[in-house]
Amino acid sequence: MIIGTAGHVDHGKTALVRALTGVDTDRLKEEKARGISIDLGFAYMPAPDGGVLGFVDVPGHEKFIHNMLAGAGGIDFVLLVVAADDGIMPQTREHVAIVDLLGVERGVVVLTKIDLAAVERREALKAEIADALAGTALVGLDVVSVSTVSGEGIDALRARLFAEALVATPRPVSKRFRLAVDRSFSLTGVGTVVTGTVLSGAVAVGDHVKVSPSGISARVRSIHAQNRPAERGEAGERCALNLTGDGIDKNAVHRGDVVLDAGLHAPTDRIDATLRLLPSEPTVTQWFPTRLHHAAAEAGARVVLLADRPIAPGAEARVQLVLERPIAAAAGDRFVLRDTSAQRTIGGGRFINLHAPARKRRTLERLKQLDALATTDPNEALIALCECAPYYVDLTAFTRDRALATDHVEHLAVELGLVRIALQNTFAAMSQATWAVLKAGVVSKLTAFHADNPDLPGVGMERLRLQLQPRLPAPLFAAALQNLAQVKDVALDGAWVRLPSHEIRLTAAEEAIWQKVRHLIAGEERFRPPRVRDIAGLTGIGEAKVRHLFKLASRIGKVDEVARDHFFLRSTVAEMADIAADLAAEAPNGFTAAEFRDQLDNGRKVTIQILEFFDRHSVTLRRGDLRRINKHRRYLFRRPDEELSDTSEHGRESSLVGRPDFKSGKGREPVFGGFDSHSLPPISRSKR
Ligand SMILES: Nc1nc2c(ncn2[C@@H]2O[C@H](COP(=O)(O)OP(=O)(O)OP(=O)(O)O)[C@@H](O)[C@H]2O)c(=O)[nH]1
Ligand SMILES: [Mg+2]
Repeated sequence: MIIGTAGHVDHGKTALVRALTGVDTDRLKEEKARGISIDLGFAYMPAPDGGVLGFVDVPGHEKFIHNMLAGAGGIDFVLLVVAADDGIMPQTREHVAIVDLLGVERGVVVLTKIDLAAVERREALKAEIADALAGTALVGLDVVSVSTVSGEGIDALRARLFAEALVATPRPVSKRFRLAVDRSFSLTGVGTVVTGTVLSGAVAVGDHVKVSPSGISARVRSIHAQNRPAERGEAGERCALNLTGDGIDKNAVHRGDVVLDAGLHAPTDRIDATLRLLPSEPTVTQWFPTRLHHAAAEAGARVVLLADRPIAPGAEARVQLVLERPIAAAAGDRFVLRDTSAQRTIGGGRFINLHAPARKRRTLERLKQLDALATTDPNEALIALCECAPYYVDLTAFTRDRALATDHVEHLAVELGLVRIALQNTFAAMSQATWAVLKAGVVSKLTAFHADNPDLPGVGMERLRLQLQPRLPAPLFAAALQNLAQVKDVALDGAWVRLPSHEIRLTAAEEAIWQKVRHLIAGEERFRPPRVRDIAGLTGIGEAKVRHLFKLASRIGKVDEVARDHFFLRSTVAEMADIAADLAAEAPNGFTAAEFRDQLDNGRKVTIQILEFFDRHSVTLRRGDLRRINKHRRYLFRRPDEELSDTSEHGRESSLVGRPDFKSGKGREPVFGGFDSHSLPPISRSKR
């Protein structure tokens, strides 16, 4: 248990800690000279049960409230010190407000210097104290009387603290590790040491951690927990960590930094929160400037109102805090706001959402989502989030922002029956109900589309996405379709989505003509195949018939219409895309049409048409005379070697496709299926 002092300057906080523990926490020369505490002091006291009580002694002077806040962020139990001669003073009230805003509910009021006050005075003070605590979480705290001069009441208070430590609820060790740094220094022969309270989780010698928000990596070489050498430090303990690593020295880590599990490092400067304004404070209006205190950190921050009205004195409201610099925080953490001249405490509350949007922050949907995010219990929060727009949860961010153990949420998702969708580095989750709606939407849109367009291979993925509710972001939608494809609810052909049952076949007559014309556009002349009219002339088949056949063939992915009436085999297009990619790989600024023409050994006009075809599909990006490859669209003409589909099943034939190394010709050996099993959406529809 970490015990913190609170109370007005000179009321006897430091003297009390010394009387309890024997440790004088006022160590600074200036503290000695001025007779007041300036910075935090730390002391430890062994308990009879073998444990150790930690003490954080804070300064009472109004100038050093920022130091008091840095210490109060990590305490479990407060000793609210009131001098019997002085009674309730301004910083008594301010410290009470701060401790209340930080959510500390346990403690005792210690009436000190009773040697200086008559018994009647003490009794009168008790009423004043009760009055000062009214309306806070500290209401009704016991008042104990002590004198550090006579020693009266000290032993009883110490015994009380031992007893309190036994019934203290431990902080969650199951969460991931966070330690709020309040000191960083260098010890000869040891190196860089940082100290602070472990806010959650545990750390062990040898662990790799990060310093946030800077992001510097470090290894934990040794640990002192509650002032004793230890292999592990746990939530609720004050720890000193000896850190090593590139870039780690005492100047690289500061008070306010958080040493944490590397996976939790995600600094933020825009946070949605609940804010409770102190009754004594004036109304808070839009873009109100403040000083934010969180754990041991502080930063300038503006308050953005999420409701229509300014926040009235004593009221609580949702706000967005826009910070001057990023901090390392967790959802659910408490914070305190002070005025910018550091004279008054304004209010405080809890962080709800660590990565708040800068736009559309007040829409009804957003506010509903905030309600869900504000739920403390992770199970309930996940369920609530799945039930409001956008109807999915980024599980990885959810887990990280609450510092939950990764496996905890995995179990949770299973327990709650959520559908999990794997994205590149993250997992998303949605409810079974949403998944069912999405799936039904996909199937019904595809069914309708196939009925209306029996000759078309399917719907473009993007077009389908825009027709559906809930509308998922493109990468998530693509991943969701992959999930559906795995269980064969849909089939994916390149950028096209279709029902597995849907297929386009050439009729026997069409197939016969196709066999005749196919070889004309393959082989040596594949980069400059004859056009529709030429083929009609060569074969004696009517021009309209040839054109119709090619249109059909393009829909089922055998050919692409590179220019009007000019069809290339799909495999040839893939080959040309490879050639362009190889050229681009050797020319970082881009390649010219002439260089491309030389590789194809083509005429200038057809070369330009091919490149313009790639431009239209955004496979190439043109700037002036140079072109680069757009790696995000490259998949459109890539032959996925691993997808060797059963071509006969869909009425598609195998074709000469290789992964050509155009310089050596190696890799042009025929393989089955491949790119030809993939169709490209019609140009007009494929633009995203
Ligand atoms: N008579 C009497 N004097 C006390 C008692 N406790 C503290 N004092 C005196 O009060 C003065 C202030 O005590 P501190 O413990 O430094 O007060 P503090 O609350 O730590 O002050 P800051 O840290 O500056 O806010 C010192 O001169 C102490 O000797 C007490 O029980 N009786
Ligand atoms: Mg002091």
